[in-house]
Amino acid sequence: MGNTILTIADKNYSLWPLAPWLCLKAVNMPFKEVLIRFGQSDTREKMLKYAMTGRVPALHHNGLKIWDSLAICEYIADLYPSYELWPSDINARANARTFSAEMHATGGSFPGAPRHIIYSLDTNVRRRTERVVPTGDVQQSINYLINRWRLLLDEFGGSGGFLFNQFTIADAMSAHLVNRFVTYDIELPDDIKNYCENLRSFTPLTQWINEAEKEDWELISAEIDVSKL
Ligand SMILES: N[C@@H](CCC(=O)N[C@@H](CS)C(=O)NCC(=O)O)C(=O)O
Repeated sequence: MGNTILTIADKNYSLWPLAPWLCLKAVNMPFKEVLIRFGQSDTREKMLKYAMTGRVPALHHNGLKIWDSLAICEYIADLYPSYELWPSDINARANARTFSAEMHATGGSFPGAPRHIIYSLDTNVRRRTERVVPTGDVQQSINYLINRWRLLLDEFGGSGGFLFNQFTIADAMSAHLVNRFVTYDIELPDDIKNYCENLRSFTPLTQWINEAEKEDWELISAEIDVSKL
């Protein structure tokens, strides 16, 4: 464990650290978690010590430094091939990669892009608002995501309850969206609600949620302003 470090930020407010954290837990790779709190006077300085982007997550392993959530997930998949964090079937794997890359690409503002959800429904794992009924691009992106999840579940889901039957990077990249849907009580069709519930009952995600709930501090600047929803 000594030579493996994953930097994260507040579990309640973090977006990108969640996926690699889940992948590390899924393969039982020992690591030391370094939590750098958002919004402190030394946040950037601390994050810069681990990644030249000054952002989290960053994985340090055997002298190697990787930042960027998807690259870290890929690296863990390479280290632990038997866990199949990417599905073994080539078609399923191509689909899992396409979906994960799409979820990771916040740059595009095309209709359906996850950034509309990310920027409008802030991460706040422990908060519960009244039901939010999104409009415009946000609802369009939610509809797109529902359709995307459904198509993957229908084609590759099997009976395992994950997008590709067993937990993969595609689920890891979905987890923060699932959590947002719970925070804002977003209305979802039953099949998608089942997927979300199953993912939240995946032991590592349950652990993350529990630990987010136990964080005994608030970052006022990151709290949800319900008047703007
Ligand atoms: N593309 C990067 C994005 C990393 C990123 O933006 N991380 C945010 C946290 S979710 C961050 O470190 N922000 C710094 C800050 O708010 O101080 C990834 O996928 O890891």
